[in-house]
Amino acid sequence: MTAFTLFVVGPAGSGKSTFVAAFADWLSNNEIPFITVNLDPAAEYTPYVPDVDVRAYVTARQVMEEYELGPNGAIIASVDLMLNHVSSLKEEIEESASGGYVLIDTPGQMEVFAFRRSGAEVVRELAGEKCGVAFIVDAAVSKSPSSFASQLFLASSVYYRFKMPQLNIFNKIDLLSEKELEEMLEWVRSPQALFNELERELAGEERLMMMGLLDAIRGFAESFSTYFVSSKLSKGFEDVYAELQRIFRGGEDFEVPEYLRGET
Ligand SMILES: Nc1nc2c(ncn2[C@@H]2O[C@H](COP(=O)(O)OP(=O)(O)O)[C@@H](O)[C@H]2O)c(=O)[nH]1
Ligand SMILES: [Mg+2]
Repeated sequence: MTAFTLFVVGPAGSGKSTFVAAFADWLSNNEIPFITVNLDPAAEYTPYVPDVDVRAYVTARQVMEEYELGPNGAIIASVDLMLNHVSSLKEEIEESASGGYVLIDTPGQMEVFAFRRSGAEVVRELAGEKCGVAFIVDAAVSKSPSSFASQLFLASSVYYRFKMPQLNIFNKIDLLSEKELEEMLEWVRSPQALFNELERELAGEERLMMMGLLDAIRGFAESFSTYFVSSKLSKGFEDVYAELQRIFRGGEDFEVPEYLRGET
């Protein structure tokens, strides 16, 4: 059976690892097969037990000691060193995943992974025939029109980088008031409402420049699939799953393998 590889990417602290843990639980409760993969060599702790773990091959801590690097240098070097082990990781993933979802948690600092050559190579090696990106952002830091728009820019640059089906997931909605969530939902339903608000914020030359930039992401904002979840409360996962199914299976529900049926 074909496996579906989902790369969970996003800024530091947006909740990638928590999302992987919570979505894995959700899949498990729904008897949908999956495995989890940790690709963060700097993770001190993961809120799930990874089936495949890059830290078996390389950790930022070892690299820091061995090459006498500071923490930032060690993170970059350890992600680069991951490339040396990518074929072993791929083998392990293929052995563990008997079809179903392969949830891949990526390094805390997204720039070392998403915007460097080694990250792109790792993705190219590990992406099976069916793959996608879950781009996780922190909804609690996206409340104003301009910060929401900045997240759209970030999302578009990730899309430009990986060129894969992408779900933009605003996480931590448990930290929003009902009114704040409603406002964000409106910006997604009608990007024009967001653009109108942004236009009002701007003046003079700045306005000209910014409106040019915004125009560039207008089409993107309109065609994007955006979701609002709380990984803490396991909220919003049905819609994420439905979209993944739509991308991966053309809308058909995932076939639960024989060995899982009827098991308690
Ligand atoms: N309130 C709330 N906190 C969350 C949620 N998801 C993650 N967090 C917290 O955000 C912080 C960063 O999460 P983590 O998964 O480590 O982020 P990562 O760096 O993207 O992997 C942790 O303290 C999490 O407990 C959520 O849905 N709601
Ligand atoms: Mg993490």
